[in-house]
Amino acid sequence: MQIHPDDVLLIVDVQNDFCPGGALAVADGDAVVPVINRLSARFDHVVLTQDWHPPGHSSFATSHPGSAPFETLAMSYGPQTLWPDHCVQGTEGAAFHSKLSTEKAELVIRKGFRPAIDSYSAFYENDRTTPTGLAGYLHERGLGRIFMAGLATDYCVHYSALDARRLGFETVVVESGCRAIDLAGSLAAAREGMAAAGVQVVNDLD
Ligand code: VGL
Ligand code: ZN
Repeated sequence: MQIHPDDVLLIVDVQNDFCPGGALAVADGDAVVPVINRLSARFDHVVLTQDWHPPGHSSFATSHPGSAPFETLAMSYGPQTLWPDHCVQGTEGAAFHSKLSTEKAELVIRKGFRPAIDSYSAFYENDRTTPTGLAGYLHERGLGRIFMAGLATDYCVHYSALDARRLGFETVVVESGCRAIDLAGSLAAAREGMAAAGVQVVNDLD
């Protein structure tokens, strides 16, 4: 696939807590690092997202006595999966993987910093209406097509891709640069949802 000067690579949550040994480790999560570094080198524009929760965040099971990680809880904005404490602001777990090339990034979007609401998507929090500002940034800079890779395929990559389509961006997910959490069939559901929304899912860029 031909990369254009106004294409952007969105690198989603390649942070220690989502890699082996981390608090919410995605199987083989660190395998995305060399793939993404190779992709980055081909783009003129790179944007990173960073999951960035305050201690005691409402998406943490520990904030809801009697609840356990990976259970679902009804929040004011809809059902929310509860997670182990992860990506707490300023911790090593919230840092980008040390081998990830971050120098080229023109913007880092932090998300999930509001205590009462989680944010999977790079564009909107989980109420699907509170914006992160990324759409405005891309529009103002005239950046069009969005390529995505990172962690996790079925959560933050998936929701970012759906929102990108909803906002009218051409969207390509590069699966070799992604790994999934895969809770109760969430990977298959994410693939179906992305295909239905017109997200192009490719294994790699040749
Ligand atoms: C993510 C669960 C909780 C992700 C972030 O980056 O996919 N998943 N927070
Ligand atoms: Zn999170």
